[in-house]
Amino acid sequence: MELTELLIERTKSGKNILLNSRPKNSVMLNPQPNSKLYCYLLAMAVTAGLASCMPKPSVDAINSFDGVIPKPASSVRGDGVFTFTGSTVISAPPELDRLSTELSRVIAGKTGIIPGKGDAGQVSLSLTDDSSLGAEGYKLSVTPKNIAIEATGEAGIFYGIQTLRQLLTPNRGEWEVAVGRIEDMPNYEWRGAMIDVARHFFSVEDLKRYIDLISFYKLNRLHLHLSDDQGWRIEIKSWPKLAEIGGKTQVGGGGGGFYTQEQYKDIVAYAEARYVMVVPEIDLPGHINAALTAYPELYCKGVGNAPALYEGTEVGFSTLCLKKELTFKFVTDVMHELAMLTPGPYLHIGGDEAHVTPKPDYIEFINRFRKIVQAEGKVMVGWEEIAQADVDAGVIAQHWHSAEYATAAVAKGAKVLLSPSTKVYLDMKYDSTTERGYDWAALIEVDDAYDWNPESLVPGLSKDGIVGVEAPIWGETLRHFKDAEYLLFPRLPGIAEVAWTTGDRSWDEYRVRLGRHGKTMTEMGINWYRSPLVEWAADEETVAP
Ligand code: TNX
Repeated sequence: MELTELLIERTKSGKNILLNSRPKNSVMLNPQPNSKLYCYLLAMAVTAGLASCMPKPSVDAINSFDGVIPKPASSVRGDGVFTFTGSTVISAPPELDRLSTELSRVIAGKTGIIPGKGDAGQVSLSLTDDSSLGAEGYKLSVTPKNIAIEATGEAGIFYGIQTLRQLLTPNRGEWEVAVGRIEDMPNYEWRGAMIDVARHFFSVEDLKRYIDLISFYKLNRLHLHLSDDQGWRIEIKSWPKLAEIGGKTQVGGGGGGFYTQEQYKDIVAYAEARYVMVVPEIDLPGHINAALTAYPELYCKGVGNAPALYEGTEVGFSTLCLKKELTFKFVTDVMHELAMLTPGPYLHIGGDEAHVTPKPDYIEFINRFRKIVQAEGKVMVGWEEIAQADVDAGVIAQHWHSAEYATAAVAKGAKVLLSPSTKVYLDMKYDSTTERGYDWAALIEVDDAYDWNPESLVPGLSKDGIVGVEAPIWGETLRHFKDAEYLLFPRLPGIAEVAWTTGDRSWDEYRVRLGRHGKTMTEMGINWYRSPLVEWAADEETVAP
């Protein structure tokens, strides 16, 4: 043990006891060199034959340790550093081999040092049966000699690695991590990000970048809005014209596109390797114009009156036809193919803004969709309006606006996913000067997206009824992925913290961490908004879209 790892517990009698592991209620002391406390500790350590003078962490390493986003459940910094060198070795059991390769890649990418792999390495990954960590928690401990990440499963190890990425700090030609311990686990099970690929199509490469970015902040659900009036974006083999015709265009015309089933599987696998579950959405019974264009026989007013492809931005003008049995064959086939392609337990049926579907029809639609989805063995997710139908424990209602729908859903036994449009609709502008995006729900500055509490959002909706938090980005105004990045960052990391962090959060404390995090976003090549509410530590320019 090093001097730098010494911990002192103040007992009830007022005495200090020296410890080498940190129990509850202990305090970590960071004695300044030559301070009385430092000399006292040194003297004690010398007596115990323990002393060796280790380098102190740089201010940047301290800031990195104290600045992790999302904020860990508990974090106690010590006083030394671990330094990466050309002889740093990573050890991991065979079942964590893929993650140990991921860690090497991360370290090499950031520092240029390519760590070796072997037994008894300085950096270790290991599985533990410590159930207090839950399925996704981890422990990260850093001493001057070792870094150890422990978790009950792979997701926790992955999150420990993401935290370590934020801790790695350059200092005079070397890469160091401040000594300390982090114990961390998420508050909510569902920490999501939705992207609308229907209004503007995004390539597989764009989605992979999106997955890289969201998983860095420990988000674990990627909700793909795969169909809307303007486009159908997923190949369905039993209804091939959906993608071939319905995928031809997008808002403003031109472009468009769709994912083949092979590409979709590739996205699912890429996400899975980053502990992100894909939740596919087919928006029903409204927002359906692209499908009606491809298969006019689904149209209520008959084939001859079938609509044309739509490149505008109006919502709520199209609907499926309840009285045609073909409608339900179509939905059953689509949901079946999607269920086969999607390992996760969720299928999203949309259900929003069905303004031209008569209300009794809407309710019958949702009831039948629920049976279709549940027959596939999946949980049905739908926008909040589905709470008007017979939702049950096998359903999740996605709140975006109405407190009544959220409470109705919970009263019927369903869970609620929180996507309040005034807080987390990331296609809303930051202020009136933001070039892209809308403002119909609100102008959402970085503090608005951060400074809210899921448990006091909807009166009467307590933690039990909430499955988690998800930030959607709708695509009407997004020409390419750089436009999306500018609206996502820096609001998305704050929303990730809302979903992840247990215990108290405060905007005043967060804004300091975010200010230092600007550098990280720039290093990751993100096109981000330099909010005037935050003092940004570095002065990089935003990349022009
Ligand atoms: C509302 S709120 C929508 C989308 C639009 C978005 C634009 C909800 C579930 N649907 O259809 O794209 O507004 O901000």
